[in-house]
Amino acid sequence: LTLMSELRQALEKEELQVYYQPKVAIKTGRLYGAEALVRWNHPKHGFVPPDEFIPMAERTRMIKHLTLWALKQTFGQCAEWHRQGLDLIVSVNLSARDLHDPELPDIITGLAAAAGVKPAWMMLEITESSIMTDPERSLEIIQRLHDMGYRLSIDDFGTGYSSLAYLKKMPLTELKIDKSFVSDVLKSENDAVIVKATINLAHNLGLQVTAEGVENRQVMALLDSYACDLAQGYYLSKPLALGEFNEWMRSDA
Ligand code: G
Ligand code: G
Ligand code: G
Ligand code: NA
Ligand code: MN
Repeated sequence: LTLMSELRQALEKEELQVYYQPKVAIKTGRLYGAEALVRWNHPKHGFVPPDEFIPMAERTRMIKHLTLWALKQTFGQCAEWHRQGLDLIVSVNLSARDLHDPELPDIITGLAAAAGVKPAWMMLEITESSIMTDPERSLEIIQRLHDMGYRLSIDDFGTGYSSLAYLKKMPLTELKIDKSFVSDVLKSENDAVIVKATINLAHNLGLQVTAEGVENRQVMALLDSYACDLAQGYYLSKPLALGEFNEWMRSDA
């Protein structure tokens, strides 16, 4: 059995789980939301890293099943949190193939209606490189999702090449600075310059900024001095299983 056909079965057998990593407002410390990150707990091999099975799924139509599964889970969970009075914005990752799929917006509409989730409660994360594989087609889908009320985030910013001309045209809510810049921001003067300039660029384009890979208090303080809006990283919490995430929220002072 290939890992691929096992993944297809894993989707049916509930071996996949959505983990949630908190996103926190840097100024206030208030919980803003969470990023949904898929985990595969294989009965024989244990946890298979997403870095292995996501790129594999992305080469085939399998990624569509995985994306729709992730959307269904997170829409349901987001609606549940809002019923509990928890005003969280939940982020989900889309892949390049999803961004080129003209059926996606209508399918998402159906899933959202079934779950009782408002589009404004959701943030869809798209990477720089997936946009740039076919910018015109991506822009069309992104525009439709934006018009439907979804928030859109550009992920892993700085690692791909992006045309600022396209960035300007995209109706985005958020820019996420890749963790490769954030993790070395204290040691590398160049990374500090890049992070600071990227925050200013994003703000001047009207976008909020999340720094990912925030691993300690010192980085948090530096990001605060740069007026970065949100932080995500091990300093706050690693990605958590749903039960652990709910516990983490309850224990938050
Ligand atoms: O925790 P981390 O190891 O989760 O994630 C590794 C990579 O897998 C990241 O690049 C992340 O964006 C990606 N990833 C995690 N979950 C999903 C998902 O549901 N869809 C897509 N397309 N990528 C995901
Ligand atoms: O979607 P994206 O490629 O940005 O996925 C985020 C990845 O970063 C996931 O694999 C997640 O587990 C990982 N991650 C989250 N917080 C930290 C952190 O503080 N440090 C490092 N090194 N990785 C992190
Ligand atoms: O529970 P765990 O050891 O995985 O915690 C990882 C990090 O998350 C720790 O650095 C801790 O400071 C942080 N953390 C744990 N619980 C909470 C919480 O309720 N609120 C906030 N803001 N941070 C927490
Ligand atoms: Na992401
Ligand atoms: Mn990222």
